[in-house]
Order: sequence, then structure tokens, then C-alpha cells
Amino acid sequence: MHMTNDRAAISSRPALKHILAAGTIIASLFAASPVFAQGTVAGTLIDNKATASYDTPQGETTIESNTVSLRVDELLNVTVASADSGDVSATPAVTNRVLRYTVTNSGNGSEAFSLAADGNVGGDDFNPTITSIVLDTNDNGVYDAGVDTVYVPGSNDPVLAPDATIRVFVLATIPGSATDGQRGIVDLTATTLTGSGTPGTTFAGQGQGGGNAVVGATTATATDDGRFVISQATAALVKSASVIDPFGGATQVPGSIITYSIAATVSGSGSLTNLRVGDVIPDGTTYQTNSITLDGVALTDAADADAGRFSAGAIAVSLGNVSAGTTRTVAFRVTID
Ligand SMILES: [Ca+2]
Ligand SMILES: [Ca+2]
Ligand SMILES: [Ca+2]
Repeated sequence: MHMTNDRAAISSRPALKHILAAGTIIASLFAASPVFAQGTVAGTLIDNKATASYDTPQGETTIESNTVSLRVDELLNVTVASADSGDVSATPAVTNRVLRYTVTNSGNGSEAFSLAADGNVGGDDFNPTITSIVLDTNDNGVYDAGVDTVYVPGSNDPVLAPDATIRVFVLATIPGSATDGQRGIVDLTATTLTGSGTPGTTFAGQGQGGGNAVVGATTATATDDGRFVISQATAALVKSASVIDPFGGATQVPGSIITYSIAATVSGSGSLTNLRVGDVIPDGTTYQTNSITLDGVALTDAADADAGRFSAGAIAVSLGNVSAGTTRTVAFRVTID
């Protein structure tokens, strides 16, 4: 980089009284290290030396100033961000649910960071219990149990180069008392090990490359929220019966036909997995062959491709995964003996 210096600043020096009018005083800046997004790397020496040239009867003469050498200090900065796209669903009492975060060294020197997770944060409905903090040591963005490394403060504090980011997972257990739709917050905090505090706070000689370490605008500590939301589906069964007697009435006499209906309603949020409805044929009645229906559609008694079957004196209907907000109705008929 070259720039034209201010001629007036040095023109009073006697040796320079014949300075050419064409602006021949050159100041040079030598930047030895690459510049990252966070600025020139700590420890870089910025050397600055001026030159001047002038003409004499014997030809051009050049002189140089002394060199001013400045060492770039280390700025301590860190950024923490939730890496989940939204609230992470969980169910009551579930263990080791995972929240994801990124920790970025937004300073200009290599730095180690301490990590801490807090599940006792207000402004939510329950407190997740933190079980571990895990570093994404295979750098695939996914928590890999037994592969990614469990974080131990003071033992494997992550060391990040300027601009470098590490993914961090916080594992938590959800209280059994949490209910559908409730939220629980977990904070992850990262702090530079060199020190933190008011921006401008200086730690003499502790910067990378021998300069000072100076707390930057982030205060050298940062926190972000991750959130769990309870997504829990529950099922309710309501059973009813209607009777048709042999005479066209509704009396319950031998020969009357009872139609049992079982309404399975799934509420809350999310879905229930592999929901099955069963009913044992009551004593004093006889099951009517192939009388099972699901939402009014006939099913066979055989254990075949449809959802229903009759065996061992009971009907069974497999509803599969049923989303909250859904009601499925199973019906079948028996005759009073
Ligand atoms: Ca809380
Ligand atoms: Ca991983
Ligand atoms: Ca069937």
C-alpha cells in the first residue's frame, strides 16, 4: 500500500528544502498478515516508514525515516447463536433431548472458551434439567452419542481460531410434569478464558502474539436461548351401543343385535404411534362375522391387508400413527344369545 504523505509535516527539515513539487514523499505500510472478518490478526506488526527523494546536481537522492512498529492487540469477542430452526419438540419425562448452538470466535486471536448451560431460566413454563454439553467434534452438525465429545470445563475448553465456529449440543431431560404446548428455555453461554467484562478492559501481555488482550464490544461473553416445546398427544376412548331387537324395536332380548361403537379421539399436539383399538366380545353374546367397520368402512375378520381382524374372541383394529385432532370410529355387531 502506498500513500502520499503530508509534505508540510516534514518540509521544515533542512535536508528536504529541495523537495520536488511532484509529491515524491512516499509512506509505506507493510501488512504482513491476512485480514479476517474480525480484523487484522492479533500480534501482527504494522511497520511504517516514510521516504523522501530530491534532486541534486549529482542526481536523485532518497532518504528514509525511522520505522514505527506497532503490534496489533487481541480483541476478545464471542458470538453464541441457537442453531435450531425453531422450538425443539419434546415429550414429558423424555431424557437427553438435544438443543443445538454455534459458538464463534469473533475476536482477532486464537482463544479458548468456557461453556455453561442453564436450564433454570425464567420466561417459560418449565425448567429442563441439563445432563451434558457436547462438542460436535466430528463437525457434522448432528449429535452423535458416543462419538461427539462430552464437554468438561477446564479440560477440553474449545480453542477457536479467529472467525472459527464450533457447534455445541446441550442435552436435557424434560420434567414429567410438563404438559402439551409448554415451553422450556435453555441458555448456552460462552466466555473467553482470557477474561471478559466491560468493553475496553485490558489484560496486559495476554494477547496472541505478545500484545495486550482487550475486551471487545461483545464483553467477551455471549448467551443465546434454545427452546423446547412439549408436543404430546393423548387418546380418549368413548364407547356406545345401539340395539335392534327381532321385532324392530330396541329391547335387549335374546336375538337382539347390539352395535358397539368405539370413538378414539387423539388430542394435544403431534401424533400417537401405532394406536390399536381392541374389544373382547362380552359373555352372553356372539360376534357377527365380518361386522367390523372403521369410520363406516367394512373390514374383514382375517388378519390381512386391512386394519381389522377378529381372533380369540376379540376384535382388533390397527389405526397406525394418528395425528392430534383426529377421531377414528370402530364399530362391530354382536347378537344376544
Ligand atoms: Ca425455565
Ligand atoms: Ca456430530
Ligand atoms: Ca382384516
